[in-house]
Amino acid sequence: MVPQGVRHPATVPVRSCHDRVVGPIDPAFLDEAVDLLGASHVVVDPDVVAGYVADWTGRFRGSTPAVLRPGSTEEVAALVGLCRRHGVALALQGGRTGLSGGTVPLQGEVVCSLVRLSTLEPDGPAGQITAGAGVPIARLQEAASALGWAYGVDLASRDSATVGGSVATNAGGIRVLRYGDTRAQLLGVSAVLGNGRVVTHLGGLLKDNTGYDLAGLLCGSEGTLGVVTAARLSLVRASPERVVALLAFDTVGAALGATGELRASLGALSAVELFLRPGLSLVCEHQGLPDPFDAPHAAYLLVEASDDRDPTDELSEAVDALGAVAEVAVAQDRARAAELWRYREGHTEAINRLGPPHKLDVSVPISALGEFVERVTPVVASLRPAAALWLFGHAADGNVHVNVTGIDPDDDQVDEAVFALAASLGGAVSAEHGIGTAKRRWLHLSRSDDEIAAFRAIKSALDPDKILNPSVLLPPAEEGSGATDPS
Ligand code: 2HG
Ligand code: ZN
Repeated sequence: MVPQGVRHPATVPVRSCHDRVVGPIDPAFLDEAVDLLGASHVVVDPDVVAGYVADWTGRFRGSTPAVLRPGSTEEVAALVGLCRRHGVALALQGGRTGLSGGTVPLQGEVVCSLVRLSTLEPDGPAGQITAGAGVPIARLQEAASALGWAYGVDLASRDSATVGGSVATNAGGIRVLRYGDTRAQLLGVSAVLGNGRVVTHLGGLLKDNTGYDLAGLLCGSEGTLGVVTAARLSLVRASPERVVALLAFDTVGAALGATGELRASLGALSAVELFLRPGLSLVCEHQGLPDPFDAPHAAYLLVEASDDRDPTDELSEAVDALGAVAEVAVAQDRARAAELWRYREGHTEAINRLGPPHKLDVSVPISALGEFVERVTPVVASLRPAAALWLFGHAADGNVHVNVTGIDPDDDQVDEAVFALAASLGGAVSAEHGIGTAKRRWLHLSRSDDEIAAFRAIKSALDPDKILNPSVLLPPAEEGSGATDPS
């Protein structure tokens, strides 16, 4: 039976971004979904469903007739088969912390939430864990720590972001300079491809040259090729001794110069995070925190070093050797370290309170970072003088989170100009948040026609009915490049 309260999407079919028609769904689809998952995992109550149709920033909003919550790889496989038979597209969701609108059912897709896939199978001797897609990153980190290891990826949204979402987007975060991104931790996945096949390669072999790296392909494919249901993840050695310092600089250029020097001189370096004066003031106001220094400064670096032995002396020596530091605050205990981190990690929430921001997560070559930061301000101001610009990010990765508030969610002229600037300097339109729905139009700035054609060929092979995340990553065929075969 279709549960009470089901709302069907518009009866007029709409053309989706991949030229498939996302039409009204057959009521029999929901009946079969209930048979498959149980009525409590086919959510159609409009009040509950309403919580699954917009992204965290509020910039992107869609609609869906139902939220489905499979509890195993087998159920996901059966669900994908059901979708293929009924021509129903899915919008995949994990912790819903994505910042590119990649989880939003923009075309009336049925939402598939993977949070019930929450198994954890530690393998201490190997220093590995197999984690279900729905496991939050913080829980994974705790499990790794209980084994005497650590998980190399850390990010501000750790309490909600899930393993599945972080694999789908190849999440980066604050320790990429030390341990690499999610793909660098990934030894294998279990996934249900869009063609209904289940690919499982979770043995965790360190040496395994047996063909295509399917896990590496699915990582960063943003749910467009397959539904990742579990991941085999490599852990890193724990570095129990940690010291955090906040450095203030009177120019952004000085802060960026110091980033390079610290990378070269400080072996224990595990994070270098950049933020500027306006963002710090906003966070202090939002969180009721005191200014970290008596005087205001133009730019700040949050620096963390971690090791087996206390790295405080090593950090102090490296900081003393920097030419241009204006002031330094070193955390003497964990509480102060957490407070210093709040100045950086509080940016996302503080900015969101100003209204839906445009999140332009770009990366540029390290050598071009100073030029990018210098040029982006006049670029935004000349187009939208009333807009506010917030710059922060992972300085050592060349990754700037350009946030712009005070402009309409649909006004994408600033987006276009900032992406064009990053691309002109040899950068990428997405560093770590993914293309999602927000950046599909600009994929061509970072990828050639031939690359996008290869993406489309892979999509056709693994998701021939285009039922997985049709609103994500690949540009609409009529707009994007790579649509035609040169032969
Ligand atoms: C971070 O580094 C996240 O804090 C979010 O990637 C960035 O809010 C953002 O733009
Ligand atoms: Zn980030």
